[in-house]
Amino acid sequence: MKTSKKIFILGGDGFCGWPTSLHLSKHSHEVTIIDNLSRRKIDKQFKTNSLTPIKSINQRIKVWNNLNKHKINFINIDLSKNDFKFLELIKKYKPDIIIHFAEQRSAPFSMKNKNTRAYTVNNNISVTHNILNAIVESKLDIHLIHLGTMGVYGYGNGLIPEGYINISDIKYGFKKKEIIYPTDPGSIYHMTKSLDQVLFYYYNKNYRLKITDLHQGIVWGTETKETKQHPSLINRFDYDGDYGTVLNRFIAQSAINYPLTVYGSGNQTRAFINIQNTVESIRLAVNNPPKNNKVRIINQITETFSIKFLANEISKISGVKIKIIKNPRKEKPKNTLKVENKTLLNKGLSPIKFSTILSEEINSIAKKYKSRIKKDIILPTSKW
Ligand code: NAD
Ligand code: USQ
Repeated sequence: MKTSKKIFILGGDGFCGWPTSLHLSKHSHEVTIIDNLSRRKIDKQFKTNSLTPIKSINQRIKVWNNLNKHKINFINIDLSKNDFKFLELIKKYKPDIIIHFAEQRSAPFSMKNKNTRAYTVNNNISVTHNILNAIVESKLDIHLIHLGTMGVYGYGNGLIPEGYINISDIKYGFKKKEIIYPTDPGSIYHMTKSLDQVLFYYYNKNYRLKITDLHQGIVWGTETKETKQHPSLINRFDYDGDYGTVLNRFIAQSAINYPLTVYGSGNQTRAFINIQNTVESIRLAVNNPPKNNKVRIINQITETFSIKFLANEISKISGVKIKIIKNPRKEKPKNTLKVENKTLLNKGLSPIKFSTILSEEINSIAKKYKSRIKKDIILPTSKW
């Protein structure tokens, strides 16, 4: 079996996609990034920015290709269009693996107004369906790896399995039936991820496509071993009220002594994973393809924390105050969260603990670039 694979990375210019592209290239894979740069356009449209000074896609790829043996290729296409350009690309390059990051991924952005609701649904569902449709049409044996989310399940208090549970309801004829764990999305964005699951289920059932759905927690941190190779390879870091996720927002806020924005009670518990562990998890999924008898669902998380706990820890280290903000979202004020995550651990993932690299993240990234922070984009503006 050849170890170097041809890999398409859809959404490879984004926060998770860029370091994953570098990581897989470093591990001798032949990487092609496909991205329409829509995330950069949203920054321009809403006058937001990355805390870190990210280079253009062409500049960052040029630097990588000068430093490394395995070159990365870039193709700019909008995957949501029904023009079958993606099918043509698959037929031409014949990738072994497609990694799908290419969706509008902010819950607050998806809940802003009628335009962002429509854009998120049209973009995400069309992209996912176009990929599946193209794989079927190509007749190639391709492993599709999708970045899903823990948030498809809502936030109850039970244990979250890796995708499936058995149910029995004799009245309706189910003695022991395996079903996908029920979804309960909390935003339009999370709803599109739930719909993705149904698309995967159907395409696997009918066409036997080989699919891994990685249900990822909130990603935090910035740099990976590969992005640290050169300043021009630096990863993006969102801190604004729409795209900034909670832990990276607190890290950025602490660097400018801006009171940490805890929404509501702070007793919401969420799942987290550091960006270095994200890229390693994806490599493990690449190296361990599933069978095609059902969609493989893996929980890609390493730790769970309440928002209040995170704020308190960052406050202790940095001395910054905490400010409770009326929760702009409809979500349970309190939940516990237990997540089964044995698959990646059993395949060798070594979790990076929040407590071990938090100070480094504050000092080496947030403090270094704090002059780039625009205070007026920190507070949340999207309410639902
Ligand atoms: P991101 O917005 O930084 O990156 C997404 C990339 O996809 C962008 O570069 C964007 O330009 C591209 N894209 C979007 N629509 C496209 C289209 N129609 N055609 C071509 N390219 C398109 O997001 P991210 O944080 O890197 O997240 C990547 C994936 O991981 C998403 O699917 C997200 O749902 C999932 N995820 C992210 C997190 C997180 O905390 N960031 C957590 C769990 C799951
Ligand atoms: N929160 C605060 N203060 C803030 C920002 C957020 O208290 O300044 C709270 C929110 O109310 C929420 C929690 O922190 O309870 C998480 O919010 P978030 O914005 O960090 O994460 P979320 O909206 O769930 O979305 C992010 C990514 C998304 C991914 C998801 C993984 O944007 O792409 O799918 O994390 S998960 O949460 O596991 O579903």
